[in-house]
Amino acid sequence: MDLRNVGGKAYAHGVLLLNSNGMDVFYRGTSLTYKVIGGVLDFYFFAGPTPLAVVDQYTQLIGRPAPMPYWAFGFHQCRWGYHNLSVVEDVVASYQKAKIPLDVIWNDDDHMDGHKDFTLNPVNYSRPKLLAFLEKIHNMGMKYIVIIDPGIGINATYGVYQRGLAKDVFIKHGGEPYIAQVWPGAVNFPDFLNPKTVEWWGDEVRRFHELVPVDGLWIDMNEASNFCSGKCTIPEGRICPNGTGPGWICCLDCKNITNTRWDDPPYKINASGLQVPIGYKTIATSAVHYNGVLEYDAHSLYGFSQSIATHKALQGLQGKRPFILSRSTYVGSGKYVAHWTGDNQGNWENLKYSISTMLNFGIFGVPMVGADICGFYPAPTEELCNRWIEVGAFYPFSRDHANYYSPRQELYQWDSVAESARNALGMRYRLLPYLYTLNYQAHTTGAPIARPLFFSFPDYVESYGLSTQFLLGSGVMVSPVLEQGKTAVKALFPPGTWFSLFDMTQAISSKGGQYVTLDTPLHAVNVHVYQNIILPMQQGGMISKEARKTPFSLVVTFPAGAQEAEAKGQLFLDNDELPEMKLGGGSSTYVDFYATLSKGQVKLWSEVQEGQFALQNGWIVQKVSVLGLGGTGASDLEIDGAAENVEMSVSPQNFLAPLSDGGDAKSSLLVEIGGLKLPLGKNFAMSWKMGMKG
Ligand code: MIG
Repeated sequence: MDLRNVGGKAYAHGVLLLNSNGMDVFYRGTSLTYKVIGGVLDFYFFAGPTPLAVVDQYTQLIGRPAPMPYWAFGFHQCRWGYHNLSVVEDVVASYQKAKIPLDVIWNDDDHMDGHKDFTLNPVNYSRPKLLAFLEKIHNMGMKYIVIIDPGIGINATYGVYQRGLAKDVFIKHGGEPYIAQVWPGAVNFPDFLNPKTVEWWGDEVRRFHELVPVDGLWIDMNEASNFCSGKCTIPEGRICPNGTGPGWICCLDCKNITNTRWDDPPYKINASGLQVPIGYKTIATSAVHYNGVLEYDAHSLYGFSQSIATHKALQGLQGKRPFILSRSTYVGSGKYVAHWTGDNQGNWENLKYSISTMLNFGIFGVPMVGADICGFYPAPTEELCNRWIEVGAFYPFSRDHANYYSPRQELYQWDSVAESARNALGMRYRLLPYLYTLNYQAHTTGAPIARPLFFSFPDYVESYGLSTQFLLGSGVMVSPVLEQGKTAVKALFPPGTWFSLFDMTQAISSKGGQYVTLDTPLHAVNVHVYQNIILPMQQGGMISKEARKTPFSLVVTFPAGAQEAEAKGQLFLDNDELPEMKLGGGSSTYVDFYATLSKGQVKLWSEVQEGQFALQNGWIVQKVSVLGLGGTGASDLEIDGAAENVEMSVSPQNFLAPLSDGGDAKSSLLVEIGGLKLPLGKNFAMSWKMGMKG
């Protein structure tokens, strides 16, 4: 995506080279050079002219982002090395004890028998005990996800492998299944370009789901990652490590393949910045897929094809909306999967990078993205983990995950991190209806959930290079601490009025936009909402299932000091188990909220589409908070809708001053109306007058 300012006006456009071959891409500021070693020069241009229009046009071509179940926006805890089920049970209990929200508990490969996909370790994760645990957490509304790797262990007693072999589902080399090594030892890789493989995979997922009713799948190592390179055979008599030793050292007999142009092409792409063969530690590029397709051409599609097959498998299972997390992605992956940014490091630099990576994936059409909170390895410091959860609580996909060799880093492991987590995740859980509505907008228009500031302020050039802050939707801005020892953030505030979401009496207003230094003690994170917005919020809770049932409040923001202004917001609600996320069919409700300020009169109303679903669920609006109003007080409240014991309160708003441009801060008021019982599923309207001086 290119964004440039020409004579004070911003123009964005996009370019896609849809090509799955190896390539180097050079961006030199004024030019873009592709060096591609195969395939078709299949170029697409997206005219924009706004960043949102570019992603809309792009995702219209490549596929709209997948609808996510509601719980996917809750908090997730994972780690590699939960050695047995009691450790997992203890993690869940400890989250409850620490009063930190948790929706999803994950297993890395620890539940497996000998690292084999779709199996259970009979001792450490005995099926009866696991099923009892799952029944317990499912009853609370919690979810459970496990990992699978594409490599299928070559093992005469392993049914998954035997059935695959019988159906001839594996990638071939020299007419035989291509041999690689991953955690289970020697493996074959399923060829997901083969329809028979997709069928077999679906059947294995179904069998596994009968064994363990998981709520989603995590597909790792699908680049594909191989501990060996080249053409390998299984040495007789040598036993590959099976999880007790360093499993990632190649134990096969392998030869580099150098006599084909597929394994040794004349132009060497810069693979991982290493001077290594193109097939290094992955599937040999001369390996063959279904219909004679070469790995040379299809390598970049491996994780994508597995994503599609896994999505199909899960969707076919119970007819539920799938949740899949994939490490490898390609153009279009967002239609099927969420993504995490892989094995990051537990340091401040990687905390910072996590923001730009997340923002990139939003632009790529994979908006459900996040980094391992507190870092995958090595051990994070306590301070870093505090700051990381304050950022990670606002990743679209929010998961704490750690390496096998790292010490434990669940959020309750430090009292201070637990406190930061309660604060930041507390806000996330109150924002869940907003995040979920953003998922709906992503699904229907491609709009990223987490966005760079320039998406909302394309004319404000100052925001272009910024990736130390980000937006959720169009107007919720997160400005976190990203440096060690800092308790203040110098944050950019684009032109207009911004209100602190943690303390709605605090505001920042500047005409031209400017940097403002914000006090940010260890447990604080800056979250501001922009003017002209109506933000639907709920009361939060320890789990999204419960948070979802609580009454709504609306936060309405006007530009401070404005005489005439309007605000808008949207809310989408549905039965999140249904595969489709759409309006119509009685399982969803969409609400547009509007507010205007004119001649001292405030009006706030809703326009509901398909209200039945919201009415069935009994959702109500209990409170509205209107920010940035000028005047001396509020009176003459009229409400068209259910309202008893309504309370109206007025408090002054504080502006961070002085700003260098003198700011825009007039005296302004926060008007709160509580005690409402307005059914969300019905149109409502209310109005009142602001008293004026003189
Ligand atoms: O070789 O499953 O990125 O999240 O914990 C490492 C073990 C394999 C890599 C993933 C990481 C996961 C780990 N996996």
